[in-house]
Amino acid sequence: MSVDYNTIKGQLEACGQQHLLKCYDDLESSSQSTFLDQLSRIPWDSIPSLVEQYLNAQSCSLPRGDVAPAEVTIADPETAAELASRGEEIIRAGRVAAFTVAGGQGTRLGWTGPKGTYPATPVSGKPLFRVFAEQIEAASRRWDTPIRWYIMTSEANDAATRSFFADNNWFGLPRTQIMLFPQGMMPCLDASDGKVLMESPGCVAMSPDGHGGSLGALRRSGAIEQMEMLGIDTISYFQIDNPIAPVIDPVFIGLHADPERSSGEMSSKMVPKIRPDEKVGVFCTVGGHTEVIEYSDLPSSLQSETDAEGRLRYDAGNIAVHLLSVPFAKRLSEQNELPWHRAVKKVPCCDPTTGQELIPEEPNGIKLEQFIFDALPLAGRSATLEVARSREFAPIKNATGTDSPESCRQAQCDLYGQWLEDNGVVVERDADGHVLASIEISPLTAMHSGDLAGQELPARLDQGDRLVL
Ligand code: UD2
Repeated sequence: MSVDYNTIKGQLEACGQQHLLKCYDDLESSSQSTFLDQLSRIPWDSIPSLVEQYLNAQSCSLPRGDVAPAEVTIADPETAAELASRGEEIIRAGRVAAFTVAGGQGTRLGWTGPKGTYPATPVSGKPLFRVFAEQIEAASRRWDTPIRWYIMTSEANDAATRSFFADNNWFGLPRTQIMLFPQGMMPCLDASDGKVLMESPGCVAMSPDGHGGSLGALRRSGAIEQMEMLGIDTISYFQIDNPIAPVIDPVFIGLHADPERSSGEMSSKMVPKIRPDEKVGVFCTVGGHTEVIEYSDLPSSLQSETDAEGRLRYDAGNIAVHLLSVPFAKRLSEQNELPWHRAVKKVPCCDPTTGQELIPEEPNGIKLEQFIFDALPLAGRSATLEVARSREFAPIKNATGTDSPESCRQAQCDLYGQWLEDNGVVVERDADGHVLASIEISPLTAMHSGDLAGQELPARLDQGDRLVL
């Protein structure tokens, strides 16, 4: 569809962003139409209020209302079994889809490809995408239903992600079971005056709209419509960076569907924080609603507050695993009510009049992002399930140290070592309890330690041993 110059010009003038067209006449005609096309996809009506709200906002948006620790469900074995049987029924009925947000760039990790292509497992170095594909295949077999897998990419990594899937024959999954779609982009604002920045003549500087943008992306891509058609009513949301996250968890699904505990709109998993300043958001209750307060926004007095037993009061660490109902995701995607979070960054840009390139030495631009967990206060009652870190949370975020490939590999060896021990294998550990062998168990072999019962296993595993099952 061709885009009319005068319509765009009117929209830009109405919101004080007409500087963007200063170089327009100097562009080749093909660049002009690409530029108009880009401009036509930006929601200009919302820009003035975003400028007003976020130009001078503090980076830390403190919560409004009384803050208290969130109510958390700890499922004892009997409750877990009850919840799992309810959850399994829902999975078997084909009502659950997996959803990975994989739009981030992996900058902290120093990996140039899509993060999902990063080799994550301790022995064979399977990429993150393969790990999840195997989980999806295993879950589809176990519950006898083809579990759909939706993956959100970004403009920057969409093509590379698609090629990776194609080169790997879609990891053996039927092509129709997977849908990839890119997230939305937001224009970057000049931090000094709120003017939208230009990356180069004929191109606005844009940045991804955050994982909260996944709601809009689910709708625009047709994923929500497809889910409705297929009778899927529950979205199992997880991040690309945590290879041990169980992507389809019957206990969690059973909890989410329990009307006594949840409105069934949005539920979350938490792990107790290991130290007050751990970089995870914290589930809290604010004005009667569950919310996540990001680590940078939780006042340090609350971060380190302890109860009578010395346990952190605000210890419900967000591992970014949620269940959302399809009607809730659809409603939010239509209303687009999630707040924006601003980050002031160095944004390479150009002078809109001369087109001259400007390389910032200091942060000059505002990037705006939405966060998925900001949907929580928009839900009715929300359940938060405590899970064991050792079984469900070992993210790969940094190149070294905490949350690095190395810590994640060790967490996998420790977890699979435990599964083997549960099945009678002697596993050598160091003084800190870490497993010394390298162990990797595909979800296709076992989804939990019980699945190893009756399988042929070694008698023991010592330092230097390597085992792939
Ligand atoms: C996130 C949470 C933090 C904690 C932690 C657990 C935020 C702001 N913080 O921290 O509270 O729960 O995870 O691991 O979320 N992504 C996109 N598009 C984007 C931005 C991110 O798809 O525009 C994806 C990204 O690919 C990744 C996930 O979202 O899978 C998390 O992004 P991040 O690495 O920026 O979040 P992080 O680690 O700061």
